[in-house]
Amino acid sequence: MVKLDRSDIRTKEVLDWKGLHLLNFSQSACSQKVRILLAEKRLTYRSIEVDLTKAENATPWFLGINPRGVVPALAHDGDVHVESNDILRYIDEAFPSSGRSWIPEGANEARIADELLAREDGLHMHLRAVTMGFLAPRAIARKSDAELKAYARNGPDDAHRAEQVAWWRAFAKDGVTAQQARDAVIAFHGAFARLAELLADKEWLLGDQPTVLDIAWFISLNRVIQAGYPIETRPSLYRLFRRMKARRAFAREVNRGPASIRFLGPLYRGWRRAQGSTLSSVHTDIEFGSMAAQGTANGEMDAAGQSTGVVGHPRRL
Ligand SMILES: N[C@@H](CCC(=O)N[C@@H](CS)C(=O)NCC(=O)O)C(=O)O
Repeated sequence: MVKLDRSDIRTKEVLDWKGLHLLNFSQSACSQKVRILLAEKRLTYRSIEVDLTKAENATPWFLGINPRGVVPALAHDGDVHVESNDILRYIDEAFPSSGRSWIPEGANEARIADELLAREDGLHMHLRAVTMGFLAPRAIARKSDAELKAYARNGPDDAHRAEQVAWWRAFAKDGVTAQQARDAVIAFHGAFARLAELLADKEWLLGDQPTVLDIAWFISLNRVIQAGYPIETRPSLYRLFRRMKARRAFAREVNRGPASIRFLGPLYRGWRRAQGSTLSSVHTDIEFGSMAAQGTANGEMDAAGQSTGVVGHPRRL
């Protein structure tokens, strides 16, 4: 669990906040995760919008709450918790549901949950590459020089934030490169193979009801599908996705936010398609069949892998 030390919180007003306050952004995948669990558990909280498109996460005020400079951050009675998957666990433990826990209980399930929550977290920068590459035009999504400087200089030094700044700096310069898109597709392909293994004999990833693991992966699935990932290559995962999307809280939380941002994604994706550049074509161009380490031996359809047009050097998509 990542709970910040109270002495590290520079925005002192937070220490007096009572109850649950979620600093989040409507269209942030990690924020959506936390909002889904809060909604499923019917918990009351104050939502504080931190607009990432306006670099509100680079203000001294926000960095005084989360020096990592990312959302979500959950304040509970003055304590600040960061890292979305840790926040999910924290919420479930701090507010046990009357009916059941959203954290798997058996030892084997708990081990798988640890493994796959860590894997989901580890894919976050790939998820960003997919989002920024296929759903957000660089000219609009990139941070300005002034914003990058503020992001780097405001708030206390923090290694996690330094990585964020470096990522956004590279994006402002080069956009998402073909290599980044390819790496992301390979990473998701491998992870989805593992998830499909779990779904061979159950409806939800860890049994007969949804858990935090389903929530965490739902937001990745939602985002990559929006971006054009060929999810038909993973029928069991697509069924799981639809099962999740049929739940009110899941559907509602990924559809929040200004229409301008929600509609920009499909428009940009359509424009890319017209240019002949899709996430699906990146997937097709990768020769998964010849990649021993991708963990695809689960009986589901693998990528076609006919093309030799894999781009192995940095260039824009
Ligand atoms: N591992 C972190 C990742 C948090 C993260 O990177 N959040 C994104 C939004 S999904 C963010 O705040 N990005 C900063 C930005 O876009 O400027 C978590 O799970 O909470």
